[in-house]
Amino acid sequence: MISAAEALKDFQKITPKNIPLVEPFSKGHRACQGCGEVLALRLVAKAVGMDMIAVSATGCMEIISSPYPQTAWEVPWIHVAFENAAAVASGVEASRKALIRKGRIKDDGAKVVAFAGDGGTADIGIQALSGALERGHDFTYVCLDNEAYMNTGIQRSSSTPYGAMTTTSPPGPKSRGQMTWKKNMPMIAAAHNIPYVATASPAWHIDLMNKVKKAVTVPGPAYVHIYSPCPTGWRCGPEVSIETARKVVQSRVFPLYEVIDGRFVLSRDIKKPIPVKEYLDTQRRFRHLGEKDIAYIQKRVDDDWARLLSLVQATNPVAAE
Ligand SMILES: Cc1ncc(C[n+]2csc(CCOP(=O)(O)OP(=O)(O)O)c2C)c(N)n1
Ligand code: SF4
Ligand SMILES: [Mg+2]
Repeated sequence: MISAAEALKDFQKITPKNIPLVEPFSKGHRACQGCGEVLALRLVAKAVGMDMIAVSATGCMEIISSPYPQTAWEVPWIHVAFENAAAVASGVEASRKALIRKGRIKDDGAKVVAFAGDGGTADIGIQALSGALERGHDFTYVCLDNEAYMNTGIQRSSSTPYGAMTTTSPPGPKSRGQMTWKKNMPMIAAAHNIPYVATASPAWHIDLMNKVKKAVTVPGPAYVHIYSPCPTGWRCGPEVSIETARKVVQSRVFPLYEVIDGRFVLSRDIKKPIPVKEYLDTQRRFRHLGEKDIAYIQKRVDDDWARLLSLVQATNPVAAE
């Protein structure tokens, strides 16, 4: 199998001038106003194109896109259980390979893309995901991370950030809201030594689409983790969705980077970060936090950023000189 770097040698970038006009995920779905998750999904679909086979775990994006007898999907789409998007995508990919080998179907170059929320990825689906990455299936896994189980009423997941209020992490005299640090799923995916891992935010839509295009171009498994604002669950107005998606990157809370054949590459070096507080202030789920909590979050964000920079330096020895 060729490396990701080789596969991407002649990569044709998406630019504002050649944004794909196709809409494999059409309008008319039932997402809330200002939903950043559905925007991310639409951008992913545009970047992959009409040759996509979508495998969709249960969650908000499945519910809002498929109220029988209607559907927003213009491409083959399969709804699977909460926990097995990666396992089903593996099966679709492997069976296509077998049928092509036996001459039963033509190789039309279709791309298998699995979609799941943070609950479906970082919690209940992590075993199926790990297995699929380890087996090396040629597919792309997209985690749409709105930082809680939104479809069932805003319960905390292991991807919910420290301090956030959810219905199962309510702040009060004995709690600051979510009490654990957000699980680092992109790093967990990267630890499987797969060809391509990336993080993305819908506030940088061209960057997001290029990462998805790269993910489906490289042979073998690819993982894309997308920060997906949820005004309903985060207690913010729909009009601040994109502002939130921008500030999370500008504050270094959610850095944008790629891991190509194990090499860490920063997509955006945030030299002058905004204070984490400025990001937290956009959402009422953090409004109970005091100075001490915010200082704690700021320190951990600074530490995580320093660790990421050291990985960039360690895996790019020339750039480090
Ligand atoms: C085994 C199982 N447990 C629980 C559920 C109920 N359930 C459906 S969607 C969902 C939450 C999904 O959260 P997430 O994956 O983060 O996606 P989101 O809705 O936030 O986009 C839950 C708990 C289920 N369908 N199957
Ligand atoms: S609850 Fe959140 S993620 Fe779900 S459709 Fe509404 S805004 Fe989007
Ligand atoms: Mg979620």
